[in-house]
Amino acid sequence: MNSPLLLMAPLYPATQQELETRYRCHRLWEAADPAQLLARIGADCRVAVTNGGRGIEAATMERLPALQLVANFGVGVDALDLNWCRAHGVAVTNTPDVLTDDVADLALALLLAAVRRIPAGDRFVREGRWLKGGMGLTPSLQGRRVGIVGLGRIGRAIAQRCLAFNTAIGYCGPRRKSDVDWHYADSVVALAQWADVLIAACPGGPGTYRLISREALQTLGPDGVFVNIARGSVVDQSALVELLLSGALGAAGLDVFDDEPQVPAELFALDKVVLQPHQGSATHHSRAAMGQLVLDNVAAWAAGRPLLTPV
Ligand code: 8YV
Repeated sequence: MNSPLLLMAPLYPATQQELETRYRCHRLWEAADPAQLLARIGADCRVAVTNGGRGIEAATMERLPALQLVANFGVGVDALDLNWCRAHGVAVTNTPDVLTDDVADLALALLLAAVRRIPAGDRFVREGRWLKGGMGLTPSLQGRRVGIVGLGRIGRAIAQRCLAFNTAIGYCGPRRKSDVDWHYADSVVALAQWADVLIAACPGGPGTYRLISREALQTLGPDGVFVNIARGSVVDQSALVELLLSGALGAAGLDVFDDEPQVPAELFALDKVVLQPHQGSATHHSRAAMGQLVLDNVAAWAAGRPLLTPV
């Protein structure tokens, strides 16, 4: 492929380096005048590569009339304008499967860390407070019911892990799955009525905006736990903060937020809240595999072969 390739945001370094070796890449985030760069390469640029956080908006794609492929480094495509791509015949690829296990691992790590107060215990030891007496008891995961919002690839991987911790599994989603006999709820509130723990594992975007409502979080109650490895947009974040502060919700493990990297500062003082800076797929293992998929999708497109992971 001889035409220019637009990079919307930095990628995993080895992936970006390989793309830049193979193709004539232009880094939009470093352009002194992004509009000028788009004007310069627009007529000829057929491929754009972005990541889950940056995405690509209609206003940029409108300046790329030759665009044929958007390759997303990430499974979630909520930050890119899919409707625009469909309407204009632009193919989109993402990076499913290869990050599933790492994201599910982080969900369990957050769940256990929040319930058993692991970061608080760590601080307790480091600050020498143990020398003056024990830390006290924490809640337990044992005998609890975990409700998974969205039983897709990642939701299922979370469920498998939860089974090893002796929890009952429930889920909600657009439809009941015929291959599992876990408790099915037809709404998030109904799932919260059944569950002690809610884990958000659904895609982001307009279809799931604020799907986990104040009512759902209130229903979980003062002993309830909420974990989010999906997107900040899927939960009513101000209600979440308010309920955690008042004690109306028991604990939370959060990897994603509404306006990353902004995180509500009120949460910083709460021992029952565990925070991560959107690290679900942020391992060398997952990122290298995600990068390989991006490279393979662009290569397939350039060779006229079928895309590996079309959205
Ligand atoms: C990252 C993610 O945000 O895959 C996703 O949907 O949320 C993450 O892997 C990102 O896409 C990597 O830059």
